[in-house]
Amino acid sequence: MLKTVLCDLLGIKYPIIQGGMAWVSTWELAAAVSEAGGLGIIGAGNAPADFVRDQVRKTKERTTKPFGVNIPLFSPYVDDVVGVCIAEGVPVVTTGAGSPSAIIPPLKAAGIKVIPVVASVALARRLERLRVDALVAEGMESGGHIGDVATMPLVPQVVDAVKIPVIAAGGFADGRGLVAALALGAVGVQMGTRFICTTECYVHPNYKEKIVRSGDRATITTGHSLGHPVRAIRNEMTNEFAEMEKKGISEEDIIAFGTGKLRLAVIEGDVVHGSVMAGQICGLVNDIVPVAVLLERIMAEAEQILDRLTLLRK
Ligand code: TUI
Repeated sequence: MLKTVLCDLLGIKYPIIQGGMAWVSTWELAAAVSEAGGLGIIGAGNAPADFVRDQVRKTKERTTKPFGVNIPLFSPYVDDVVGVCIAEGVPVVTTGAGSPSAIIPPLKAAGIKVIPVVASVALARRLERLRVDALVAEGMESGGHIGDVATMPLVPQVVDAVKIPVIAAGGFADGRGLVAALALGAVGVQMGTRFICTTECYVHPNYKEKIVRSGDRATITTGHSLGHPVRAIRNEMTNEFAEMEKKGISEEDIIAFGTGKLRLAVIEGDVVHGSVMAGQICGLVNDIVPVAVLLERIMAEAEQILDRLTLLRK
């Protein structure tokens, strides 16, 4: 049985976390992942507190196992969502897209485990000093909002910079990735794109199909001119977005163009004009399977690899 300190820290069976994804990781996916032995995470996105409270309650009805809520720091409802997490006794909070310094004290005081997503060594060091429980080091292979360091160099540098457990993210979808992450000093992996292509994930079937049909070079990053690079599968939407950035269209107009595009893809299934956020690992995601099947498969593969690697020692 492959277990790491992450399993003990969070009270989970497998060292696998499902990344919080706005619009995508609703209670259906989060509860399924937790119930199957990983850590499921509700993506709060830009949603108001009432929506998040409802998601948390539905998750609790479906599983008694630990789960989390992801709070992106650009949400206008950060403080209200923090309040919901405290009131509802959410076991784990992850954060993204900024520094969570201000919300760490109230979350920690409520006994919530706090695991920020970082994209740099500097922020990892700062947050360790604020006594977070662990960190997710997320490389720029990831989907959605990204930093600028790739997973392979980022993870071992963050591991060396801090004493707390580090979870690797960005480019993981199978047992090979899990073992590679452990080799880099991580205690587990966080996966997003891989979990979108599960039967329990609520996204429109077109979104899942788009990922399954995509290859290694399918994604592109846009939003550099706004200071918020986002990785998504290349389509008419990303082409137009990139064109607007190249032409020097005003920031205001570009933001207006981008607004609602993730929802368009996730809910309406418009994968031509919507934003199909996904990581570079989309080329390795070739099927849509139940979460439990996926987790068992990844763990079996990881254990086989570890056996094979042990045999290499002569
Ligand atoms: O947060 C993410 N990924 C996301 S959030 C998101 S929602 C969205 N919707 C529409 C348009 C754009 C975004 C989609 N994907 N990942 C975690 C992550 N955090 N990646 C990188 C970072 C990060 C970047 C800078 C974390 C901290 C940070 O800090 C800067 C500082 O203040 O030091």
